[in-house]
Amino acid sequence: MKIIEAKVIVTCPGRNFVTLKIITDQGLYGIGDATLNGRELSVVSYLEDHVIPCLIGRDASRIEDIWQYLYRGCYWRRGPVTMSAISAVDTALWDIKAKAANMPLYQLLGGASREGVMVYGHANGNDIEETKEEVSKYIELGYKAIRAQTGIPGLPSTYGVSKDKMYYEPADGALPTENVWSTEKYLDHTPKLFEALRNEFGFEHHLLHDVHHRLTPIEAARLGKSLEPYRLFWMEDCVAADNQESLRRVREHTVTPLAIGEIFNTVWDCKTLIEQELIDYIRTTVVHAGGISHLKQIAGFAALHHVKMGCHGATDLSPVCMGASLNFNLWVPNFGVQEYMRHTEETDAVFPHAYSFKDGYLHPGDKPGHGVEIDEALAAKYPYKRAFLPVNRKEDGTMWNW
Ligand code: CS2
Ligand code: MG
Repeated sequence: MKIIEAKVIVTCPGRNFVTLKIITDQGLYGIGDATLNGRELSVVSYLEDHVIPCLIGRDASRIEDIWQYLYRGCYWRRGPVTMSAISAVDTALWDIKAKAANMPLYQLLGGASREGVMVYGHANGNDIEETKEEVSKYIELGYKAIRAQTGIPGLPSTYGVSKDKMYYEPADGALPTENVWSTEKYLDHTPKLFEALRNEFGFEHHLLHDVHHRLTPIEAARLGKSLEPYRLFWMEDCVAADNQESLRRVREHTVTPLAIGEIFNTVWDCKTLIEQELIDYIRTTVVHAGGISHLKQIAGFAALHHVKMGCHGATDLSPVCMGASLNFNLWVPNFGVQEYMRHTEETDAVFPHAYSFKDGYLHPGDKPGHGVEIDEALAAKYPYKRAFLPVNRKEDGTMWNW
């Protein structure tokens, strides 16, 4: 089965998405997500200028060989641009293989290990009262797991709080928006949110929280400790993990479970974290961590160390990534949870998909492949619009982590 054509489709049905379509001489085709939020066109160029010419004429069934060819063969290994491009190729090829086998992808991976994939939604409010209302909406929708974020008194805006609520979209400016940050205000306020949520809703639901890389290890340790009475499912990205050893300090001080890895691209980015059992959940996902092939490797390694999968699933990960991820997570033995920020109706119309939500779980559906399509005519109606993620400064103007 030869690859005869591959093309990149860029569309902006409310936000930008980059999709790779690989077509074979047998009429079968597959699609893969290649979206890198705020840096989309760099992956388009990487695919069009440097990957697609090498794909034409190759045997589409040799997924592993093509992966190794693109990873080892480019010499410049790793990095988000390279790995998003490789991920898209890999996802499209698994889609083709599953379609050729006339099976949903999860069957090809080894079959379902569970009835559905538990997902968490995003509840965010400008203050604790508003976040409480948002949490109750997710409970009514049947969610078992809910991430909660709240505005901080004295700060004009902060990560995770938006006016869009259900369709929260951080990439909001043609130039980066600037946020203001105060660690002290955040550390004082956040435990109050979770105290209020547990008082209101009890302990039946899983509660999650994203720190978005904004603390130092000792500050994160303090937050983890102060959240212990509220028994979080996880505290996410509590420090930037450029230095994986940083998580050790946090771990030494708190039993609040730790999740990290949405910006990691390979197993090397989390090798120490997993091997030393410094985390509980790894957030790597199909689109940024080398596709199904490499995620399998990360998951297998993580399983040896009691680390579960908690794949990233924000709105900038397209429905194509979500479909592939759901097939993966229905199978993967060490599953934890899948993030699920709903896409807008416009996005869902461009990407018709077989997956569906019921009682807090998503199921990938039983269509051959990963179950997600792209309506190219509709996609063409939404041209690319430059959009940046925000940046973050401390109150005195110092650049900080977003
Ligand atoms: C986030 C994302 O979903 C998450 O946990 O950290 O909102 C993230 O900021 C965006 O996906 C960045 O593209
Ligand atoms: Mg996050």
